[in-house]
Amino acid sequence: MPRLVAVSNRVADPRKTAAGGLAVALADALNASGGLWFGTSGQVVERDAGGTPGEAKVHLQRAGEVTLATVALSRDDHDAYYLGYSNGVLWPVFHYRLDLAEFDAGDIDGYRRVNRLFAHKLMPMLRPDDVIWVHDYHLIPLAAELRAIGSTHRIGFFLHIPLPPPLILAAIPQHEWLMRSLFAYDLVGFQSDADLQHFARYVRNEGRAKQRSDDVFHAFGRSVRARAFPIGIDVDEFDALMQGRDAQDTLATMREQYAKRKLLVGVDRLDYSKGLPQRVRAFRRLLERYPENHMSATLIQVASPSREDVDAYADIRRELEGLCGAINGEYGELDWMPVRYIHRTVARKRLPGLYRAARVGLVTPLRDGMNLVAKEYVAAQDPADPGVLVLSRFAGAAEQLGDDALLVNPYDTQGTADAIQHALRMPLDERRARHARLHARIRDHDVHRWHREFLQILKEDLG
Ligand code: ADQ
Repeated sequence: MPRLVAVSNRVADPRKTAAGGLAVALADALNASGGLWFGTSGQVVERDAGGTPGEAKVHLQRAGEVTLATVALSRDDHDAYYLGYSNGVLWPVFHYRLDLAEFDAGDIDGYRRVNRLFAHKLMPMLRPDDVIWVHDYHLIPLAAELRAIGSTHRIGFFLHIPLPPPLILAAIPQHEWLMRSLFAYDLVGFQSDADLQHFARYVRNEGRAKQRSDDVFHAFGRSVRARAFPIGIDVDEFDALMQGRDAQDTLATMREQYAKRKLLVGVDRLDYSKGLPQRVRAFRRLLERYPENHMSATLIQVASPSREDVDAYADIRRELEGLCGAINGEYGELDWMPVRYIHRTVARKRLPGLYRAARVGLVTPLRDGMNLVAKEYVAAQDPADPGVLVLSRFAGAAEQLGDDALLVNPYDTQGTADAIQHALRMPLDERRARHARLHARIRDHDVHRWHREFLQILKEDLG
């Protein structure tokens, strides 16, 4: 069996559970087959590591069946590649937020430089029959850089975030170069059919691509296969976590402390794509319009710190804190605090207990590639007395879960408040029936299927 080489911006120890969808999913793929995982260490060094490929040292570490290979970036490279181009341009534009994109000519140079550095560091470690799987928007041009120095490997790419429609993509000055870079891969995977359609429209209109079959596109002198591979969770792992001591203790504590309340839960990275202020405003509208929820409905919002050195993230944090404080001031009582906002990462082992304690799971991003919290919430429920998932129609997860979650438009405050009220009042029979169908779907589209199908199709010839 060929060795799997996974490449992502950050590398994590696959034996440890980490917050973050990509880390969890990749760890699962690598643990299944063994292999090499290449990326940055997350450390930033005050020297020019990327100026000339060759300076930065690769650090090797063994983690079970997986070899972790990491490089540390220089301050300049980190700022331009990671903060500047990846998170200041690609992340906002790919989430349809042109207003937040900061185009700075210097950053694209850093982005290219680090991708070239990755290629030069990875190439000497490759065996001829390795299969390479590159992840996410930080590394779009990596295959082109590898090809430029002679790689003939099978190389696949998976985009964890949405791909916007062509006219939004076209706001990026280097959009054509980025999209052309995708044709250096053999297989490009997206989270949803909607993203795949955007890709097809872009390459047909802007690249004059010819479609050779349902999923093979020819343009820029190369062919690439493109498909949707909706990512999932490891349902069995989540069940096991739910049975564990930490989750059970968390559940017991929540039940005791909130015995007279109905809990709503949100668990997110603190990111403007997650729709947190909109969610809190919808909760306020719920209290305004449906006073029966006073002294009862309690929103627990956990938001883990994320990219705090990017300006837009500090802004969203301030806005959220202000909103939560205002609601508690306006509606709170000595013995009832409507919103509990916690700016922290909850230990993964405790998460299932928190999810299970909540009557309503609020997953209302303004845009999201998939959103694994939606699937984790479903997995953690007690089938005999399950909670209700309120899900944004703009999350990739809506393509699979839309029929049995309560779908909302997160920009519509009233509509979201009405859906939350519907969820709070939903009879047991209906909750059970919806949950059974949702659970079947998350099991059907789990993380094992995601990487199995991707890697199987990556190994197939284009025909
Ligand atoms: P993220 O934007 O990080 O991932 P998501 O899919 O929700 O979003 O995954 C987050 C993961 O981190 C979940 O496993 C969740 O439990 C955990 N997490 C989030 N906040 C947490 C907190 N406060 N405490 C503890 N754990 C927390 C990107 C894309 C998504 C895509 C994934 C996977 O943006 O759209 O679904 O990659 O492809």
